[in-house]
Amino acid sequence: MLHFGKFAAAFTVAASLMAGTAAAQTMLRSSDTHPDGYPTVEGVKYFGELVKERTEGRYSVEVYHSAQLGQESDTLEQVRTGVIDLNRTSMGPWNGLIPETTIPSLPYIFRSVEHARKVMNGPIGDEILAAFEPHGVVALAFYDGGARSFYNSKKPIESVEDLKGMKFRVMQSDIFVDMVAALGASATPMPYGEVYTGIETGVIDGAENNFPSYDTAKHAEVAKYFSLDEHLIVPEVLVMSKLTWDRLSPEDQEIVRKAAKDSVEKQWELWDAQVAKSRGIVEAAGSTITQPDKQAFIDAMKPVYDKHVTDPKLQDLVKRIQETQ
Ligand code: GTR
Repeated sequence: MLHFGKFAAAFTVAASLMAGTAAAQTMLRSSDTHPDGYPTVEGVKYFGELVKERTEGRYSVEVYHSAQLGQESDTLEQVRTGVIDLNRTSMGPWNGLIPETTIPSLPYIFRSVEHARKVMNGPIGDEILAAFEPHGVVALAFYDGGARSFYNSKKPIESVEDLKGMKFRVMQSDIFVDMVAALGASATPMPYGEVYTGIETGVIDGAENNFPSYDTAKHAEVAKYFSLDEHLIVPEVLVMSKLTWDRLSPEDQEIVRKAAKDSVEKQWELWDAQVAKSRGIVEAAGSTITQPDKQAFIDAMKPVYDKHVTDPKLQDLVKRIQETQ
């Protein structure tokens, strides 16, 4: 009996230790379309380290990079239904679902990357973060996705006229389709992972993105002409599934929110370094970079604003963003 009692006690201790261990290691799964080492992937990893440290190891984050969990637009549903806990994406794919996300996705809404950083990390950004919540996710922070420009396999672009009749891939959002149409070209929404082959086989003439994507997705190999028109500065967003969020204690929710915000500056640093590095790589590999006059591009965007910014609430958001110095 005594013997059995000892055994039972030992068993109880082991079981509680095991339970303790399980609780100590809730791993949160996060998706990213980019390869390991890309600034968004590293930003989320850094966020994970902060979460792990501040929850004393109870929570950690694993980033499934390189679209291991699917193409970006498909992963939105996974995070909304709790199949994955976290997701880092562009704002673009959220446009069809959350009206507030369309505003930072408008062409030339931001004057510069600095302007975007200021807006998205201030009260306007917090307002846009809050707009995600009724849609099954808690948006935690915005990261930098830099400025996006057109690149193609056919010819250098020196002006809006040069784009006429060309075919470009865009992210899945009507704003980007209309933006390309307003420039006299045509747009094909297509998953990021299909762009390389699309250009290589001539299904599209080119695409539009920032230097880090143009470089790391190897688009520069098949589209040598990059025109620095910087038509979009679309922020990246890190979201958590509402189902995961609701399982966290209020204290842990606070830790997660703060860790995400605290990872932003680190991501900016990594971003700036990657932009310089990627630009160097593509130039050395023979990409031609042209600098068209931006004003003609800006002027061409009026129909896009007229069509997509009709709600007075969104018009006010545009105004407040433009007024932010
Ligand atoms: C990148 C962005 C990705 C993805 C991609 C795209 O700049 O970081 O999240 O949206 O663009 O064009 O699909």
